[in-house]
Amino acid sequence: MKIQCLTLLVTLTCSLNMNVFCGDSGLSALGLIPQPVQVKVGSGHWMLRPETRVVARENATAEANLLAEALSVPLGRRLPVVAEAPRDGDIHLSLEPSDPSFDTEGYRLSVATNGVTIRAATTAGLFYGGVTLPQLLPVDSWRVHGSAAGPGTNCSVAVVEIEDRPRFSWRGLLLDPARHFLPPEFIKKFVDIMALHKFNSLQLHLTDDQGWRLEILRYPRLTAIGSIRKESPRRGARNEGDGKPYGPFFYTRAQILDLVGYAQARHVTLVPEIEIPGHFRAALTAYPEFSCTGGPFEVRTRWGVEPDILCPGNDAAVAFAGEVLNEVCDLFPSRFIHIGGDEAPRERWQQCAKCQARMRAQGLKSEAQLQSWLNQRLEEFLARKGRRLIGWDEILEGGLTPGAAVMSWRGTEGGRAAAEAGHDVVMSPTTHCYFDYAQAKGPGEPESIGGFIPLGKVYDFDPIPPGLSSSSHRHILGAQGNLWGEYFWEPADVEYFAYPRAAALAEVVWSPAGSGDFTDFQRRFQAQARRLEALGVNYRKGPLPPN
Ligand code: TNX
Repeated sequence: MKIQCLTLLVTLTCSLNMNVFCGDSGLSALGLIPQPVQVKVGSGHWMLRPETRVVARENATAEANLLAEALSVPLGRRLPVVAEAPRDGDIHLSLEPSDPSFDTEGYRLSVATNGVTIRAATTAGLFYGGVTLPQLLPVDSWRVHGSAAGPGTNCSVAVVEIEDRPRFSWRGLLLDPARHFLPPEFIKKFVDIMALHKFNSLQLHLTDDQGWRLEILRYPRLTAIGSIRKESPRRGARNEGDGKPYGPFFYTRAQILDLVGYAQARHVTLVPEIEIPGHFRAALTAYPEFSCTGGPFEVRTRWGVEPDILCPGNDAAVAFAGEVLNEVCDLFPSRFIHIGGDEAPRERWQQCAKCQARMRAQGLKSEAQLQSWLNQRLEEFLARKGRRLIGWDEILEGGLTPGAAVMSWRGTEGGRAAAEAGHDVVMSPTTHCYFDYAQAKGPGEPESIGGFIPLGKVYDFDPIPPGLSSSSHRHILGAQGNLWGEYFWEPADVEYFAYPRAAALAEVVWSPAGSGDFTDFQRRFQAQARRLEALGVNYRKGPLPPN
């Protein structure tokens, strides 16, 4: 046992400090997360030096600049970005759109003694090659300025050939600024850390019973009234109020445009989620005329599911939803627009004359079908804007509208059935992807919503649901980890619950099927942990139960 521990220690130390000399220990010693498809380590090394330049043509300048910025930390100064022929020692980004051997988002990274070349068919691929390169440097070089490292650090990288491409196209996380607002600067930092793990989709849960967080020009009361609540559940005593008014907290249009651009540059799509028809009480507080009863309402101060929801029997309420989505489409270029659709109790609809009249007029046999009727309106509306609707798996209940994509959260069966029926699906089941659940047990753990999803369980997740026929695999776009915000009072709480589990999910959605080895992942995470440390991320430290 002692000898095993010692061996592990030696291996860890080597993988942390001696990237240059990793030679035959190969893959694991490089400490890369997510694990690339193929890595061939050669002999010798390349040095990042003050005279190194990043060479790129105009079409790749953005990616070259981001790489130059990342490498400025180890070097202590910014590398120049030039559009000239590469010289000895340079880093060359080469966009090769007509090369059929590249997958969308794939890249080839060659480190030779006389320079580095990153090749890809897309700027996304170049970006991911540029994300990998700094991770090949000794982890010590990741220390921010002012610490022991910085200028003069050993900036050498082992000669290596990396061939890489993602397994899935939707590699996502969800943030919930509706329950507890998250400032734009935090979203940017979160996007940076996502990009480090090659995630490409960040869903923003912008509206809920407890708050409306997006400025909508046509309906100013949504934020003037809907972004404020009287109080919140108290930390440590969730059934009591904290007595503190909360808000106004929301994103202005200018802030959203800035965030969209920031994320886009890092190849992360911001997917807006506007909850319709449920989780809608903040909107109804501002505009009670769009409910079945007419209100009045208050923005919810407790968590849970709210019975008062949008009234689809009312044409004006349906038009309101469309107009909100119209502004959402103008702000977010995302191809998918998330309409929520979960946890919408239909009891008000049963009692509502307008809803019942709508059902009769449309020949709808159940309130579930009435929700599908509403979804169909939203889908048609989004289609006219060139967008696609995605919603939580409840949208399956009354029959899926033709082009809808499904986010499967209540287990995997909904996702399987939707994929089998030819719909695109993102897997996000509560069994593996709810990062608001506890990751460890014990008195030192912070309060959480409940549940238990340890790191190993996330790592073992396969987004392809059991029983799915192979011809339907292509409909599984990927997976998403959800960071619901009920019990995240501070941004630091979000980071604690996110990492290391999001790192495990990153590998699930990027690395080839069946390639995962949890022990090896944990070893590589030691290096990633030190990078997260350097970046000031409040990830959960200490041992984690595997399953
Ligand atoms: C269920 S997941 C919800 C959220 C909660 C979450 C807490 C989903 C579509 N709805 O509103 O925040 O559980 O884990």
